[in-house]
Amino acid sequence: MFFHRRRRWEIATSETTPEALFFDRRSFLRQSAAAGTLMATGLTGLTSFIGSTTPGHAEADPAGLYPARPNPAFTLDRAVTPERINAHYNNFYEFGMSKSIAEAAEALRTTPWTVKVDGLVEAPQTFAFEDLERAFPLEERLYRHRCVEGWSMAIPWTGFPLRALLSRVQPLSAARYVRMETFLDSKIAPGQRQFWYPWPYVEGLTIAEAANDLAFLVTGAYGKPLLKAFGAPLRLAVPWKYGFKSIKSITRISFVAERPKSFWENLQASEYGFWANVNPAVPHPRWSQATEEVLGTGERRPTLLYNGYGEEVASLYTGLEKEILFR
Ligand SMILES: Nc1nc2c(c(=O)[nH]1)N[C@H]1C(S)=C(S)[C@@H](COP(=O)(O)O)O[C@H]1N2
Ligand SMILES: [Mo]
Repeated sequence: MFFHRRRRWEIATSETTPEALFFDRRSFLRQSAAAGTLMATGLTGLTSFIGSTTPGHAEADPAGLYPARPNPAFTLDRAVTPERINAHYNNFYEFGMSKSIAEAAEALRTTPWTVKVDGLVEAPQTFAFEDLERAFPLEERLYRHRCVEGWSMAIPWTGFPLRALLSRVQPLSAARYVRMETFLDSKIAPGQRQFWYPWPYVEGLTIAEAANDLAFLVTGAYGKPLLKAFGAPLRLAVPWKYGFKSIKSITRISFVAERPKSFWENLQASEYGFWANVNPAVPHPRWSQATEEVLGTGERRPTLLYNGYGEEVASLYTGLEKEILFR
C-alpha cells in the first residue's frame, strides 16, 4: 500500500512523536500548575522544524586526523544520509526537546574536554580529549542508525572501537558493565534546567557488548570532527540498539559491577529498558517497530532484527532469553 507522506523533516515537530512525549505532557502540566500559567516551557518543543542548509561549525582538526581511513568491512544497504539533513534532525535533550537543536548546541564548549575513565579497572585514567583521539587509530565506518521513534539514517562515523579503550585500561574481572555519562552544565544546556529530567544523561552496556567490535567510540562524522549537534567531541555508536543507547558528549566512562540505570529508564522504565536491541517484531508501547522511515528519502523500509547486525551481535544474547532484550 502506498501512503503519500510529507517528508519527516517537513513535518512540524508538534506532529511527530518524540521519545519524551509521555513524560513531557505530565511535566508540562506540573510546571504549568507551578507557574500558574500555561506560558512556561514546553513551547519550544512545539516550534516548527525548519531545516536550513548550513550544518554547524566543525571543530578544529589541528592534527589532520580527518578524514580517516574507511574500513571496508562496514558497508551499507542504502545511501548515506546527507549531512545537511542529519545535522538538523537530532535528539539531544540537553539542548531542547525538538529535533532542531543544532543552533543551541553551538553553546557547547568542547575545548578543553576531559574524559574520565574510572571504576573497576587496572589503569584508571583521565584523558584530555585530544590525547584520546590520538591514542587509537581512527577509522571511518558506515553505520545504520535507528531511533525508537521509527526513523533511521545512515552515517559515516569516524572513531575507534570501544574495545580498544578496554584493552588500554584493563577492566577488572569484577567489572560487569560500562557506564557512560554526558556533561552536566545547565549554564550552557537549557534542557538541563528542566529539573524533572534525571540529568546527566547516562547509558550503559555489558562488558561483552562493549568488547564487541561494533561498539564504536565516535569522534567524527562525514570526514570531519563531530559537529556539536552530533554529540561532540565524543559519543557512542551501538548500531544494533535503538539510538538512545548511543550517548553523546561523553565525559566519563566507568567500569562497574551493577547494571547502570539509564536516563530514559529512569524516566519511564516501562518504555525504555537496559538492552534496547532493535527488533521489528517487538513494538514499543507507543510505536510499532515493524518499519522505519529512511530520513532524506521519504522511503519506508522493513526494520531488521538487531538493525541488520545480527551476525555480529546475536550471540551476545544466548542464555539471556529471559531478559527484556528488545525494549
Ligand atoms: N547525551 C545525550 N545523548 C543522546 C541523546 C540525548 O538526548 N542526550 N539522544 C539519544 C537519541 S534518542 C538518539 S536517537 C541519538 C540521536 O543521535 P543523532 O542526533 O546524531 O541522530 O542520540 C542519543 N544520545
Ligand atoms: Mo532516539
